[in-house]
Amino acid sequence: EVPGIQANVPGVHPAWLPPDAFRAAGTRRVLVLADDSEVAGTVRAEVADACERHGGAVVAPGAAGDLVLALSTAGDLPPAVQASRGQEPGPEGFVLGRRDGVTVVLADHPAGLLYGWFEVVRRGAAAFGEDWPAEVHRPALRRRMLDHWDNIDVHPVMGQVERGYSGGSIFWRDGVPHEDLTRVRAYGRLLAATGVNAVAINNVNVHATEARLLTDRLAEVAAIAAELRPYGIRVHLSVNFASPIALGGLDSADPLDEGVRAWWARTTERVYETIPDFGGYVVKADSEGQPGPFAYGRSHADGANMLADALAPHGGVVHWRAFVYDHRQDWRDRSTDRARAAHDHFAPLDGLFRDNAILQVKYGPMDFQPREPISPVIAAMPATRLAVELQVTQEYTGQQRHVCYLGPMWSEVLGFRFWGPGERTVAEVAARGGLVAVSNVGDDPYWTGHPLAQANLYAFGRLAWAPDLDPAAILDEWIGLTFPGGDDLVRGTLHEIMDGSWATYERYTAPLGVGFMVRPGHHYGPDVDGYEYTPWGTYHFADRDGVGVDRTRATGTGYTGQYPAPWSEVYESRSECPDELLLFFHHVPYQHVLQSGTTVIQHIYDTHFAGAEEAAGMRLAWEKLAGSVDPALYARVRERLDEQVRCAEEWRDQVNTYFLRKSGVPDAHGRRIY
Ligand code: BDP
Repeated sequence: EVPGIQANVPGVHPAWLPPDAFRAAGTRRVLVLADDSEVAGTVRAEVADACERHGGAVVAPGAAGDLVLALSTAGDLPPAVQASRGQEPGPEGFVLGRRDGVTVVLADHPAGLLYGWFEVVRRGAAAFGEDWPAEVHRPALRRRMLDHWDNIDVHPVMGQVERGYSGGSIFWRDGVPHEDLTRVRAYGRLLAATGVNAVAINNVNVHATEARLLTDRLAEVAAIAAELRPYGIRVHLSVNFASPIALGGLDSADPLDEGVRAWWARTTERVYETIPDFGGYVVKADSEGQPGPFAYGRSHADGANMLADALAPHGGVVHWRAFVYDHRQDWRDRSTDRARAAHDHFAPLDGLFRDNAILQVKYGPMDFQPREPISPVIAAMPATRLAVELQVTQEYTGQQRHVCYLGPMWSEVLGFRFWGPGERTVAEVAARGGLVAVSNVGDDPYWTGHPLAQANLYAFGRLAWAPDLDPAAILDEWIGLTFPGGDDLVRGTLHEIMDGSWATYERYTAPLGVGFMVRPGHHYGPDVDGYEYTPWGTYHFADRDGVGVDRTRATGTGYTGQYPAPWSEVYESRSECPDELLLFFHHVPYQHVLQSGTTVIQHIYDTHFAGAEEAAGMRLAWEKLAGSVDPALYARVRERLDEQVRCAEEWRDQVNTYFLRKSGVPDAHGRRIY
């Protein structure tokens, strides 16, 4: 082992960085021209490790290399490197090219060198063939961040990791940090190979124990930061807005109170004394019971700016979440549409946030459903730094028991154009803020419970770096890296199972964008009316005549008016609204004819039969791989596919039966419905 790098952890699946992934680069003569920073040290250690394993050699400056990784500030750049100069890759980017038989990675800063190295690894032999002209690689989004919803203690209802489906936390066990944090370092390594540069380590619902990470348990944060720093990852903390009271002994947390402001300034200063490159805070305020500025009659800009001011002298940022709604509402009048809430609260505050306050907006107006329209908040705040929040952990997409490759969904989200064709994409709007996602990682030997859910973590990082990448191509990269010996059967079968798995999941769950037909609380499996008569604001309004939520301006909650044209008009119109979102925006009769030509009720039957059948098809496809992939991994996936097939049938039967009884309209093809 080369000191300083923990390539793979014994007993833990290597995910997309098995030793074999480094073969092509590791057989070369490699020259590293860098500074003595910690991240550059990581590059050196990675290179040395790969060469040691695969027979290559680290060569000294002046010697000829097949691969040169150089900082533009280093002296004596060889001629092949000189040719790549002048491209300004920026703080995290790199220039990659091959000239005169030398593959060159040139970066202005060590992080770029690290990302360039992993790009070479990803390309494998292809990085060393014919010459090709230098390409500039820069991340499209500035902050590429994973939020852990980890608790230190085991929560009586949520377990240790809220919405976690991969075992316990990789940071804590039994109320204290893991004694051995090499797993955290290996995690940082996996993330760096996808381009992720920030991690928030604790749950946004900040309970009493975790709140103390900010003060007397800060050493634990520092220890985790030390493991992630070599991979260019900054650590963030979720903080509780009422901390000045709970931890500081003050009688208020009013963001305009001088004492409160001074407490945050002092506390933040201490954080930076301990962790000089600390990333900043994440805050869930006035949301689902968390404290916030509303208690003091202050706005969310007041709240966010107080923390931004405390962080600014140290270069930190606050990620302020826009997930603010009244979870005890009643469906009384149009003002209580939960979909409207974030825009109602935040759009009027545009321009009032500090530049180091990032408003973190979930991609949809509700809550990580398999299908939602894109949150109109993202379009409404041109003078605010926005980050888009996704959910890699599959709370509403099968909880890592179902195969559901989310790359295609995220690609649609990031490529969505609020102002119509040719106008800016969501990724462009969020460029200064970032892309954030709830992590799906735990202490499970496969990292993600379902081994194939690793692909979602991988795809998140890749899309945050380059939102234009084709999700199927990302999946292909992931397959190639994760199953390095894999033949065409492995590659082809994984595509067959995963490419369309999100669409399949959508088919057998809640229809046409209506969402939330899940079991209350844990959110797994079907319960068509589970939330229908609760105060959570997530309704489908099915009755004997029709189904869907009227969110139009003409007769409904007016939510469509939160969109700019052309989407405000498209969504308002029953005939133009995209089929897959029809029931999100409109309440329609069961015999309403979709753009596809099918009636709503027949669409429900057809998709539910098809979806459950596709799930069975996935299991059948997987069986082709018995003997071609590691037996333990094979068995783990096989067992989960059994559950997916069972659950998809349950969804099919509940949804179809429910709508048959409500509507009285039989299936046109006479299939059996309960
Ligand atoms: C919901 C989860 C809940 C989270 C909340 C959030 O059910 O556990 O606390 O989102 O994002 O999806 O704050």
